Amino acid sequence: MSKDQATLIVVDDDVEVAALIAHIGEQAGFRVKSINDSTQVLDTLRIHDPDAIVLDLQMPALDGVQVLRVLADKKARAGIVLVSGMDERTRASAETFGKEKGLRVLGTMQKPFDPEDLLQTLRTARAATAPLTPQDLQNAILEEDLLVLYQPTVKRVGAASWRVHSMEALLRWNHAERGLLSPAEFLAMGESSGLIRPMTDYVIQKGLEQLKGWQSRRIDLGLRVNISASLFTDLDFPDRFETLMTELDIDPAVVTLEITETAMLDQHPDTFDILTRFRLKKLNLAIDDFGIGYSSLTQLFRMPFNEMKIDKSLLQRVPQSSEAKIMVEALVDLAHNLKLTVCAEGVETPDVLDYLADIGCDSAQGFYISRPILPKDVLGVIDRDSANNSARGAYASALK
Ligand code: G
Ligand code: MN
Repeated sequence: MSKDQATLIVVDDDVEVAALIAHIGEQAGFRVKSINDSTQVLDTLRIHDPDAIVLDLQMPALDGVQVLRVLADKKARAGIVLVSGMDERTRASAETFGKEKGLRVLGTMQKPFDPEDLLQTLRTARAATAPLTPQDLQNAILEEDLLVLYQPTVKRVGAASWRVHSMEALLRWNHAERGLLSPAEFLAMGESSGLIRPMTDYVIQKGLEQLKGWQSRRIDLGLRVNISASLFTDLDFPDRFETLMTELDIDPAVVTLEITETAMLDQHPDTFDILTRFRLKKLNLAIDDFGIGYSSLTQLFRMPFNEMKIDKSLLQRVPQSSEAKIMVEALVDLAHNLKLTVCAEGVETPDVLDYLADIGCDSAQGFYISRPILPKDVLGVIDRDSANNSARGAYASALK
């Protein structure tokens, strides 16, 4: 099935209902594949990567909830509409189950459903499969559909205890039809359309204001902001940043710029100038996602970085791979020998955090410590961290 046409999979044991849904799906612009025997869902998913799924909850063999489990295991990206003759509460409960498993459940529908309602829902789902355009992003910036989440990092304070130390500002696009989008889904378009600059300005402004807010409540936190290397062509960038910090009375030493896409660092002649001036102004500079892709060893000593962030893909492999451990240990040593501090990203289990303490890593970040959170939830994380530390003097799994 060609990738330029959106695909809908209909899963319903009632052949007539499936045919009706398929017809409505085609009207909404989908190419449709119907399955009447739910045990075939897995086989179908091997061949097709659907954009949308209409799923009956009551079926013989595998029921709808079991199918949702299969979809969650496959990390399906499709928008899912649940249909059932069951009451509202049962449908709502299935919807909650799906969402908690990380699925994109678009809604539920009572059988017999109104074909117009389903058509409307599927049209919206179809619209969401069209590629995002720079114009969409421009509108999102103007209409403030962007938001900033914060992901804590912890710093090692002693042999094996960790304290929340800083918050990484992470941009999200709150899209009406598609939900919360990560930069991975629109960053490339932002770079190619030049919108990366207003996007970054937005995160810097919000992040520094948030930092100011924490400081006025005597919450001692650092702020981390991601900066694309493509922005290091603008010689006034460090001065604009400094002006903003001065206006808000912020100490630059608590701010870290995390620099990604480092292949480009070597390309523009002004990068050295700009990075060095940021460092002279006492901001911290981290080389982000180190250990994969573009990062180059020579940049570590040619550029004025003072922190290395080890990419999450390495830490995620630590539990099962001795090679990953060898890499992480070598990177920690390398950073320390070059007088850089090290932060490990992608810590997903307590064992990995303990391991990082054993090998002398300085700070850590990852889902085990905390997922990215809304600003309003930051205080809760700090309070739990303080409680854990005063109770046991060690980092505890309660902080999740
Ligand atoms: O590229 P950068 O390191 O800035 O990426 C941060 C992104 O990684 C965030 O959007 C966040 O959602 C994701 N992330 C952070 N911690 C973890 C983790 O422990 N596991 C996984 N899979 N993703 C993570
Ligand atoms: Mn980062």
